[in-house]
Amino acid sequence: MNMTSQVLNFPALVDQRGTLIALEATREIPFQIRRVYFIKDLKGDAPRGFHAHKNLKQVVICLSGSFRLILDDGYKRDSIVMNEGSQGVLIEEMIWREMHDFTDDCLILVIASEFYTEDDYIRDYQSFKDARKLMAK
Ligand code: T46
Repeated sequence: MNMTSQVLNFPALVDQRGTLIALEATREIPFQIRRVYFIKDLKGDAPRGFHAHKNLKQVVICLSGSFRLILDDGYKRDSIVMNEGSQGVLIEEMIWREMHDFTDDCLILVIASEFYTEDDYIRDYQSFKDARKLMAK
């Protein structure tokens, strides 16, 4: 747990056949789900993200492999190694995120509270910092 995000531990149903993890809206995922996407075929030297969202909550889950998630609230920057499919990281609104160091087998699932719209993105770090400063006033 840290200031920029919350780690969610999902209940795993384990038996001799393997593991099943169920994610339900407003239960394991703490919002109504409007969108799900996954990111695959990642390259270790091709980081992603580098933006914040004005009005979007997301839960990021690393289903396979690993990567490093950087989260920044404009004041504090956290680095989280994502490598556990039974854990998600809840990223609330107005958090800058970057994704680095993907392993070849990395597969990322993202569960989102809103439909996709480019208008919701802040892709310039200084604009993000300025917006955070205004929020603090
Ligand atoms: C985030 C991190 C974790 C769509 O058309 N629909 C979608 O739902 C999404 C997520 C993206 N797109 C388009 C927008 C771009 O033309 O797909 C292209 C790649 O998206 P982007 O460069 O934003 O991808 P990432 O990996 O940098 O960021 C994504 C999400 O966009 C973002 O919300 O938090 O994953």
